[in-house]
Amino acid sequence: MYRIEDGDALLVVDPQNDFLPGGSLAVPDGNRIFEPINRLMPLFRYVAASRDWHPHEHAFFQAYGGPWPFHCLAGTPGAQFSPLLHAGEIDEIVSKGTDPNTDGYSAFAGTSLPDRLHAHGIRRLFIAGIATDYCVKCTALDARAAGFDVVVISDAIAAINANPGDEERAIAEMRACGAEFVDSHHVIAGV
Ligand code: VGL
Ligand code: ZN
Repeated sequence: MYRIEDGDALLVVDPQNDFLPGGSLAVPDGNRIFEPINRLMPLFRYVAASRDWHPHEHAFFQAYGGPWPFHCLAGTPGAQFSPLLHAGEIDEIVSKGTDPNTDGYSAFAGTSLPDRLHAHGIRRLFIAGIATDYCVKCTALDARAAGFDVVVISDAIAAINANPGDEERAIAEMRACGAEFVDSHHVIAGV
């Protein structure tokens, strides 16, 4: 059991339309993250959400030799948060992937997130969202490197799995860096 205290924050990684059924880089079972996320958000004093927010000319798009179809173009419907997310619970939105030459997977890379977390006295970061094998993984590893305790909500993440086993490898990498995993039902309100 994890009891939520003042130094805890929840980070919801990229809960955006393009990563969900109907989107351009859809994770087929992505919508199942929203029930646990919506249930957990009210337990936290501080909730942040990242969003992939790419310029059209981004080196990681296939059109420019990268691995990905166009997705999460800044300001477009595909970049909006899913209507399934209780967005009113979000205290801080962090845009990432805005630099055309870097992958932008991590919510810590070139963003104000570490400063915002420190300003709020956050020591432990609970992480949920999409995709387990890219943005969730890179964010969890960077959070550990920045000195935060990290707990990943195991039923509130979903993987792209472009190659079989990507999800398992990502989880193993996160564990190796000291991230812990918990089912959302074992995260409970503080006193
Ligand atoms: C992501 C691939 C490309 C993610 C973002 O949110 O995990 N994956 N851009
Ligand atoms: Zn992206």
